[in-house]
Amino acid sequence: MKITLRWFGSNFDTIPLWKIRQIPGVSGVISTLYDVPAGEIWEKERTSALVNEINESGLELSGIESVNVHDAIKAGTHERDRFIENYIKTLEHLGEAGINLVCYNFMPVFDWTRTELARVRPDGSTVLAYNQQAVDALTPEKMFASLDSEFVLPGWEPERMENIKSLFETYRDITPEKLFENLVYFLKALMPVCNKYDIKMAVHPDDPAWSVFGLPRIITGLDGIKRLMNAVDDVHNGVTFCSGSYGTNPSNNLPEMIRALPGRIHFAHVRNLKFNFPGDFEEASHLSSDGSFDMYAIIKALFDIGFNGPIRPDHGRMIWGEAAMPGYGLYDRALGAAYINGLLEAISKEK
Ligand code: DNO
Repeated sequence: MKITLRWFGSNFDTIPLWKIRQIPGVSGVISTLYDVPAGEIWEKERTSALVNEINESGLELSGIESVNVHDAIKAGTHERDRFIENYIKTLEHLGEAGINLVCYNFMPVFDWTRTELARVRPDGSTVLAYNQQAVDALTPEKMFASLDSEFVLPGWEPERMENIKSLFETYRDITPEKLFENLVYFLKALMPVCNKYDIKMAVHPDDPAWSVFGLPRIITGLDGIKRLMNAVDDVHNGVTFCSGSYGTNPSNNLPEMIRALPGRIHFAHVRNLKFNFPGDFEEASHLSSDGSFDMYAIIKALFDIGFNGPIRPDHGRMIWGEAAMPGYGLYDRALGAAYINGLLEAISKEK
């Protein structure tokens, strides 16, 4: 496994590459062209400039998170083929630059969702949190009114917020089944270019792993993923295993899910959550005893299935007075990386 950190690019991230380089064991970053709207082609020059900038810092670009998918593809509108063509062109440019991992999600309208950006924990750190009652209390009108720029989470596509009402309209008749068909259509169209350049597509789970705001969500548990793996049975159609997203649903047994997907997990996000009561959880530090997951069992399962792709600590708490993008500060993710290093060293020596 290659330990990596997510980095949003020098124009957006608060953390410079040289600091990431100093975290023991971290050999690469996972990055993106954050300002290219979903649906547009990533230009070759910008892609290779990103690779060069990262290489010059002594790190490698270990994969892209994300090349976002245009809503016309997700909703299957008459414009989808044009946007799929653009996506294929982007993959060609990435392939030519030697990049062979692309993380994406297929969530309608919203990417990951939280209701609080800075819930205070007993130790004074702050974390992202989710409360279902808070979501249920939002009528669509209140939601549209509250979605100002303050509430755009890292990785979201801000341009979507400008058209939020019409986006909801676009998805009005999209059932989970239809969304699944649209995902299969998209992936089948990508497989030739993915095979040509050996690019692994790694679908990110829906977070939280259930429908929110009445929108369909399909990548929520093992049945959905296995169905997708079988529908496009090509190793280039794979999974981002995100413990913190699948783990929002306590009935998802994370180590068991990992063991059921050998060869199809191409990227791993590891983080811990703490469940407080049904419908309420907050993000914890990576340490098992701080939250609700057995992080040893998760890393061990990845190790046992022979996973050797990039793994990254996921959201961190805000600690030591750091001000950064919610979930994406340096300090707590560096602690997460150190912990993953420790687990991996111990697991590999047990063998
Ligand atoms: C949140 C992230 C997501 C993820 C996308 C993948 O922190 O895990 O934004 O990057 O869903 O497209």
